[in-house]
Amino acid sequence: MAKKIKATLDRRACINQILAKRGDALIVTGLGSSCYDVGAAGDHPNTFYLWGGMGAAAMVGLGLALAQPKRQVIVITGDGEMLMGLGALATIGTQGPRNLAIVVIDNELYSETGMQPTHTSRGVDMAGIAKAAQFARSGTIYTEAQMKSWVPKLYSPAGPAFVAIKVNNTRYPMSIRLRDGAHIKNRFREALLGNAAFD
Ligand SMILES: Cc1ncc(C[n+]2csc(CCOP(=O)(O)OP(=O)(O)O)c2C)c(N)n1
Ligand SMILES: [Mg+2]
Repeated sequence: MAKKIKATLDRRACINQILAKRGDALIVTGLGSSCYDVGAAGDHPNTFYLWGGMGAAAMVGLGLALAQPKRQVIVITGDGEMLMGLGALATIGTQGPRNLAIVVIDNELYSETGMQPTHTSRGVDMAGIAKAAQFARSGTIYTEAQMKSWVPKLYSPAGPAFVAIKVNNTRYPMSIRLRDGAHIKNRFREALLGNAAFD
């Protein structure tokens, strides 16, 4: 196993930095912490919070990216959530949506359920898997400087892009203002499609 680099980045600071540039991008969150972090950065009708389902965030992002090729789609999820649906990376790699970026907030833990270590704590390299699955861009971030150079790439339609951000194990309050899944879905559809959402 390669020598481990200590993760120092703060998850909320990284997510705030990404979302500060969101413009009209469509954001899909994973469940648990990534969902709460994105909500805490500022609620937005163009955010689809998958706050109860696990393993589907990247696939929801792919569907959106294919249906809305002119919009940038950014999935922000956790390492545990991404590991549960790893096959999604192969499907995204073969579909090749240029407007899709997957951001994994990698604390090497299933934090919400009690801080159990995930496979990335034992060296599984998700960016390497994404690269092998033919993502146009992939990488792992440990530093502020790497964050700075990666944020514009997440908004560039030269994807698909995958980035794992190695973050420290800080736990933030587990709360979100919106809790009704049907409302979250309808609000997102209406923001995206207008009246056509209900045709
Ligand atoms: C199908 C399914 N299995 C298990 C859970 C329980 N669960 C909720 S959050 C979570 C951990 C998620 O870990 P990760 O994606 O790494 O998020 P973070 O560490 O940022 O909290 C688990 C196992 C669930 N919600 N759904
Ligand atoms: Mg995690």
